[in-house]
Amino acid sequence: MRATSSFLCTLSFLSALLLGASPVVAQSSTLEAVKKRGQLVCGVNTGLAGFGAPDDKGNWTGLDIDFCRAVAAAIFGDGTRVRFVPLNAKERFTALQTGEVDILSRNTTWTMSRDTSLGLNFVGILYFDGQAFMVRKSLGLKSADELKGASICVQSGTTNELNLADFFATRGLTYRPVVYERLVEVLGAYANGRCDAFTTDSSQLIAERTRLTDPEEHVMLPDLVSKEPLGPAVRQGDAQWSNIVRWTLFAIINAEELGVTQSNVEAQRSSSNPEIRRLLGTEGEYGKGLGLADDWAVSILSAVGNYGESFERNLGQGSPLKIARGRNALWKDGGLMYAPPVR
Ligand SMILES: N[C@@H](CCC(=O)N[C@@H](CS)C(=O)NCC(=O)O)C(=O)O
Repeated sequence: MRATSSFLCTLSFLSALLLGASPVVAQSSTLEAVKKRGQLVCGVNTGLAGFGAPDDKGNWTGLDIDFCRAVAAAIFGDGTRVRFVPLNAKERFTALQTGEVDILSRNTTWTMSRDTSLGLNFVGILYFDGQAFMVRKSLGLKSADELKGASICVQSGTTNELNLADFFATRGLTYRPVVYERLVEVLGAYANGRCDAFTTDSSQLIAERTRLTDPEEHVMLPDLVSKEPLGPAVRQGDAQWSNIVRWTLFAIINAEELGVTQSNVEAQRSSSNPEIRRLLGTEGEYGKGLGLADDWAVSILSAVGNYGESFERNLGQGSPLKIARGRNALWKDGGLMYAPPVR
């Protein structure tokens, strides 16, 4: 019996070695590959205002874009050393799995199946969202519960398609899904009256509503029918790379909490506050554990500013969308944004 189990142990150790799953086998380093290439490759949305969209000169902007620039800055001290790869909902995970992109930074909901069975890992939450519905004002609807029998436009390969089914099933209501693979098709179908409602994440509905020819004629129903924690993901199996991307997120959140901004970051290097000194590399060697320079966070903040600055510029009062911070406010202001300390 003992002989058999030790034989099985040896066998599984050998197969783990062959499969490269054992910790004794060196993992290929994403950081080294990115440095060698001289550029980070970031998978982003094909065009979603506020999160990731190119302007008419091909300059990408958005919260997800800033996040890619932040990671590039942490590595190269230069937030422009990044190439953006537009990916639709269906393509996004394959692009990360196959190594076409180093990071997926594209309004993607962190779910258990995505985190545990696709060979990738989410590093945190960049935007707390929830699914909502948009309808024509003329329908006079007040709540999503009144959508019984409605035709609803939704994009395939999204959590929204699945949540939609749950929403109607739990209420025992009928509906007709009208499903497309691309966002432009979904929006076009809704605009042309091929469905009564359009459903996706609330922030996206706000952005897409502005693209309709008659935005005033459309309203968002007040219900949020799901949790959509949106965040960046990396390939599984490279702990250093996960740490770099995760601590980039924590750095922009901590900087907001500590009052470090794009314009004051240089001056804050000589702050007497030990928390600021550790974040900015004036005290300690916190970059070392990431394989980066100790002023890694200075580079991030010089390139894109802190989380609050990026939020306001892309989604908030400095943007056409005017989305309130709400649950994306810092924890100390009543929101959910919270990052572990640098120490
Ligand atoms: N957060 C949801 C939805 C994300 C998503 O892909 N939404 C669609 C909006 S309908 C989108 O951004 N589409 C853009 C595209 O496919 O190019 C998810 O992770 O599944």
